[in-house]
Amino acid sequence: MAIDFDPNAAALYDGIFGLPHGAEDARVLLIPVPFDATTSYRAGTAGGPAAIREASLQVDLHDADTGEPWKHGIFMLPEPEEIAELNRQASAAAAPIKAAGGQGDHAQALRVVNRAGDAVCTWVHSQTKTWLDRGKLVGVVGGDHASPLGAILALAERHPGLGILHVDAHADLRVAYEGFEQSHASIMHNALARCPAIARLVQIGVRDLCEQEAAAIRSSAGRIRTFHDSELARAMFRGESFASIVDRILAELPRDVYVSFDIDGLDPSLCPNTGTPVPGGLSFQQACYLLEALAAKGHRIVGFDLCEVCTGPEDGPETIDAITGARVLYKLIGWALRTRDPNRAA
Ligand SMILES: [Mn+2]
Repeated sequence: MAIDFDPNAAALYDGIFGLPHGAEDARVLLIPVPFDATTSYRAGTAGGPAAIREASLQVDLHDADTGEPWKHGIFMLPEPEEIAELNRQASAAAAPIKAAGGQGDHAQALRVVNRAGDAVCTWVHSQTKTWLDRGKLVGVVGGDHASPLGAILALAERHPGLGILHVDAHADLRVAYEGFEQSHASIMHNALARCPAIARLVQIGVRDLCEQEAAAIRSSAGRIRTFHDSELARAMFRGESFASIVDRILAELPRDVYVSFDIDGLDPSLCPNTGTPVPGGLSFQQACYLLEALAAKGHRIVGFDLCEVCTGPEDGPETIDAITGARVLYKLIGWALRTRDPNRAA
């Protein structure tokens, strides 16, 4: 690290969070995935990594709750041009399919989109393995919620019995959406179907799901545990504390946990430009408490993603979405590090 780095000064470096680290001296390695070809409602989440990087320069490095996560070194890889190119090709092929709502014969275009989705998954999988082998804590910055599938698979291979804590407005359990096999709406279906090593999927914030997804949850024999947003709100209206609810939620998870954080799990006032906003959801502080409680209960965060952070159509990158995203990302990093080194002074 550069010896003149001053964590109290305005950001001088253009690395994520204004940090001077490179891949070698960073404990935390972030993989940007600028891909949103299957976004069904509003595009723009491919710009998420760049917007989060820019907004992250405003995040104070000292965190009252997690300590000094930056001291471990945090580095986000440059945006991969091969993924950007796949996104351009797949988005062009997907446009007429989305315009038709998936109806009609789009076999040729679907092949292009699904092949691109497979290529993204393969790339993220191999990147994740590479950096895990070098001892890094790996996080994916999407991109739509299809982005981290390869990372989830790589981590589940390494941690059999893995649990996923999934913060999202949506269950993401569709078998495919509009014919897209690697859809943002299908990631948890794909993860569970492809990886028997995932023991448990625990969902929080869900408030928009289809009948097929409800049936998948019912028939999962407990492998999927969904805490619907309305159910949590009702419990709180009736006087149960959020802390007690979180205890019940976390009790469903094994020790090793992957956190998949879709920004739309939060109240949409915090992410108004996200692809598929839904009223309701967690407050920022509730989400932070959830992560804190995960660490306090002795779980180990083995990896994480943050997805669906969008730039607005006109607002440029400095939207509240990106500001929220950068702060959620720093909390994810901070708590993940704490669960990995609980005795180490942050
Ligand atoms: Mn999602």
